[in-house]
Amino acid sequence: MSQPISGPPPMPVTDWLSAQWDDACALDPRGDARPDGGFDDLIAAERKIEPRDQMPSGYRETLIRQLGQHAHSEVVGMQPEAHWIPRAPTLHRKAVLLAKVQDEAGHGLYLYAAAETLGATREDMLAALLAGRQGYLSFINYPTLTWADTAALAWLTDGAAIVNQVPLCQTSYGPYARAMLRVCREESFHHRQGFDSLWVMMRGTAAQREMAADAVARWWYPALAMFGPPDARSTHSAQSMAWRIKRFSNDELRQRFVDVCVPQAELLGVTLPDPAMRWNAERRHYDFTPPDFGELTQVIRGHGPCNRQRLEHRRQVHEEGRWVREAAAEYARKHAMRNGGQDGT
Ligand code: FAQ
Repeated sequence: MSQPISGPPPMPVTDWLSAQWDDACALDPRGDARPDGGFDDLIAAERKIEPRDQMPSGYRETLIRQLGQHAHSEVVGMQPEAHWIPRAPTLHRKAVLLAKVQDEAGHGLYLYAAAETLGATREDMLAALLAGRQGYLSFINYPTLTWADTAALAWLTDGAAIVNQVPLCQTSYGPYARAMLRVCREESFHHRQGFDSLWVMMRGTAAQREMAADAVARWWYPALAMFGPPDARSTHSAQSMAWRIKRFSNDELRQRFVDVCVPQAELLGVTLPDPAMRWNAERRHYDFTPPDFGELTQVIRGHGPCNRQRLEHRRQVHEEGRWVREAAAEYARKHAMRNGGQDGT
């Protein structure tokens, strides 16, 4: 007789997150039926700004900054987990991790392509990353010390990424919003596989439970810091909210993330490392201890545990890939010559 397949139960999510996702999916992603008028009218009418539309230069620059940082985060963000692909404990876990890391490369491509619609070039964005003029998210500068880190990283930082990115599906710039819809669908799988892996470890040996608990304790604050500085110290939020690039403030999203995590942690059986965490019936949110924003500033400035290592690795693979870029450019040039320039290249 076949055995019933047992696995982790469904992951609880809050009504807020489900509603955000439903709204994002109900969006008209093409931005059709647009009102007459300019940029301000489109923003006020909640319509998408498209690449050919007139837009303030600050709006364009803010998007190039955020899209560049977002794309770099996906690409540099492959490193902490890629380290564990050859060390995965089973073929199943290896295949899942491989797919996740490959997805992140794809997310980087969607986002670089969205930035290119604003006139940025991929070469310039990559040069800015390698020169340290553009950054990537802080959590990527922390080490993955054990196999359980791949699970905690995915459950917590992909979970935080989802809380940040689901509202970005409703950002005002059309190509960014459309990229986010695809990214979030894939990111849900990343989040879920982290939850699944932790769930299995928490039901394993004492050593596995200890390893999982240790990883969750180390990744909790880097995940909370992903949402950025507190609102009072966020330099770009007010303008980005007015332009509807950002839909919620850093602190609001951080709170929403905590509210999503607590019931999931209870189901997993892991303890979040915050003794002050408790349900506040009046606010209808969990109270929690904020991350150390001094540490966040240090990591953003390049002084995190792995900043140097991550950027060095990125520089090295960029150099190693030079011949591929040159070969692709040469192929495109010959192809264009063969077609007599008829394909517009
Ligand atoms: N880390 O005024 P605000 C993934 C900077 S990865 C580093 O609040 P804003 C794949 C900020 O850039 C997730 N820097 O800025 C994966 C600004 O610097 P600037 C990808 C930070 O833009 C998963 C300054 O501080 N998601 O999914 C951080 O209004 C798992 C002032 O801050 C995104 O990239 C930080 N945490 O709001 C891979 C999200 N926070 O330019 C592996 C897209 C702030 O003035 C495993 N970005 N800064 O020098 C955003 O939503 C926003 O840009 C915020 C910041 C919310 C990050």
